[in-house]
Amino acid sequence: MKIDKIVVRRMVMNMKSPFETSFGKQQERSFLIIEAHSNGLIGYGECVVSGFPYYSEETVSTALSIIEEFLIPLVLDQEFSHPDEVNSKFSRIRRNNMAKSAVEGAIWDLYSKEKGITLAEALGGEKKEITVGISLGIEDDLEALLGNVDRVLKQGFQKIKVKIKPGKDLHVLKAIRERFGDIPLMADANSAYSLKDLPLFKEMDKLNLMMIEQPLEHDDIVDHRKLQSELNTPICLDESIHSYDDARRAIELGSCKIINIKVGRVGGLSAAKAIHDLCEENDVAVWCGGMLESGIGRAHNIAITTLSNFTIPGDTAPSSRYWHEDIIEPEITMDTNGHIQVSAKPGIGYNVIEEKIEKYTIEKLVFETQTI
Ligand code: OSB
Ligand code: MG
Repeated sequence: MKIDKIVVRRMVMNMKSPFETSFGKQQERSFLIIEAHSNGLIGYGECVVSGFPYYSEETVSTALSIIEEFLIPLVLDQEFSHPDEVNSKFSRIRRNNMAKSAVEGAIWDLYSKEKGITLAEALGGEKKEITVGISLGIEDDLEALLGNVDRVLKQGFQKIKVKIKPGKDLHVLKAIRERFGDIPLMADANSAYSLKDLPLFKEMDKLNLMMIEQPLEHDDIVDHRKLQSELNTPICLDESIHSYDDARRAIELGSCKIINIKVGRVGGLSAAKAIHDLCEENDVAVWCGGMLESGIGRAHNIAITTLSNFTIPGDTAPSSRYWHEDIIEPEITMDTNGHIQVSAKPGIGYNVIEEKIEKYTIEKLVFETQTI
């Protein structure tokens, strides 16, 4: 397939409720949507950046700049027989993984649509449904959080992840255990702690959590190794893993027992699949994390989760958890057992609603080679 046009959309969508993590609170999502056009078909990718460099160093503006200046020139007017070739072409560019992933993702969708297969099939996934959990933000009021836990348990989510930060951690987790018993519970610290907090983690270790996600520095695998050796609770790495080699080294060191694979953070579906395979060979369980995606990014997450080693429920909650209206149809729904059905339609398997995507587009940039 030859890429004859790329469209980049700057998007702003307002979430139903604010989402607070240890690095800040957000209500508005600023991100990018990429369209890759070929022969009348359109593939869609989502760039899961935000307006601030607090989760990772990438932002909407840095991603846009890298996409315009470096990534589009490598794909526009080029022939590809498989999306893995895009990953190879981009490998010379250091990091900027969310920017790369967005362009590569659009080409993966396009490739599957051209072949008439689902994105899940193109990736080698076999599950017809995936099992999901939910990530709950920090609340000022403990009762409000307990109310959220109660509600999402009733909705059927199969894993409850709560965000923690210093001062909003042990007592919160204990209160959840006291009220709801042995539910599938985990905590995500988003790098808010250091090894000095070992006594606190020793206390958390008594709560039979499924895992503790990214307790220490965003770029660390050495201190995490020390912490993991002191705890029975598995450590799951999120921010620290940006590549296949990061995953390999973390596994080799024993820095974690679980990896949260986020497609954007690792630079795309090809890399996500390679990390999945590596983890499978090493008996390291994986699950698919989320970045508060619109339906487009969410559909990509569903597709990668169909791979066999995604054995732990991910953070891919249905559209209605985030949005008053999604930009795809049908919107993504979940049954009362926490299952999302994988669409059988080609590509991402959902239609992008033209009117809705336009409604949330604040800027649209079109790249195509001028033909005289
Ligand atoms: O650390 O997993 C994270 C959201 C934004 C940035 C980082 C994270 C998250 C979430 C929410 O936990 C996951 C989701 O519901 O999409
Ligand atoms: Mg996380």
